[in-house]
Amino acid sequence: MAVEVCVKAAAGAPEVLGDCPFSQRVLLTLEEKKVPYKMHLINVNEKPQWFLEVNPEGKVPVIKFDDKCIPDSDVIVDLIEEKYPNPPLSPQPEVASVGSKIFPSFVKFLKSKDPNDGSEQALLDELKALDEHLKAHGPYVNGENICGVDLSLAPKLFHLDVALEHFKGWKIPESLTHVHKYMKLLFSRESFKKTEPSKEYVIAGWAPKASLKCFQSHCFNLDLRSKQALGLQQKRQIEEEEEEEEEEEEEGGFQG
Ligand SMILES: N[C@@H](CCC(=O)N[C@@H](CS)C(=O)NCC(=O)O)C(=O)O
Repeated sequence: MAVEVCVKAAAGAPEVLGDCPFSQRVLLTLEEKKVPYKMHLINVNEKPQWFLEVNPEGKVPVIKFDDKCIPDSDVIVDLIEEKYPNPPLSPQPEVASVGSKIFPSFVKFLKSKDPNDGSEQALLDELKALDEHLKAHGPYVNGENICGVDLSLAPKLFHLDVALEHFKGWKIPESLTHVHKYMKLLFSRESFKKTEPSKEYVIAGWAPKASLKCFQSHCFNLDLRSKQALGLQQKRQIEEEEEEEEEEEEEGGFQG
């Protein structure tokens, strides 16, 4: 029986795969291991009751194993590894945290309205560290074979690339040649092509976190249904962002 997995639907298009990097990470893991799966697309702006019943926290991704619904991509990929050990995707412990600060650094830079707050430099430092790691150990983080760290980083680098170019006209410097090669390699894999969200939805998903001006100009080009969905999403994300900021202040960090 195929594994069942709940992932995010696109904003304003509930029948299309959406822009959640954690959902894509799980799909990539299933694809790389050739595990057959059935996808349920969840409209996170109007979560179905059955979904909230099996997962009261309401976040995607969720996987169903042995009649149990399990959320959280970290937990899910570990379980997939246990049940489907081939090909092995667990990284060597020494590379497990490679690139782990790229996503929170990207989000900080995307949200930043102050060009002198150091968020751009912090992201560049993380990308440079990845470039150096790949230069020494590549082409993948673990060497010759793809591993779970690559499958976690691939969707995040895709979001970074698409959103920063769209909202800030910012590109990963050409000098980071190993990062560029790495992204090409990841994005050209069959697993990525099969699970890739449309750029339009990635941009729509980040719009509420980027500047309002960019959000409005982007909305101008959308149809009414998408505008309504995005309006709701924007309201909810601003609330979430405020909660996150409060938590960050309490915990002293960002959880991506
Ligand atoms: N730490 C979680 C993060 C999952 C997450 O943040 N999912 C977002 C979509 S990208 C979500 O479900 N948002 C809807 C909501 O919180 O209501 C994981 O790795 O699975």
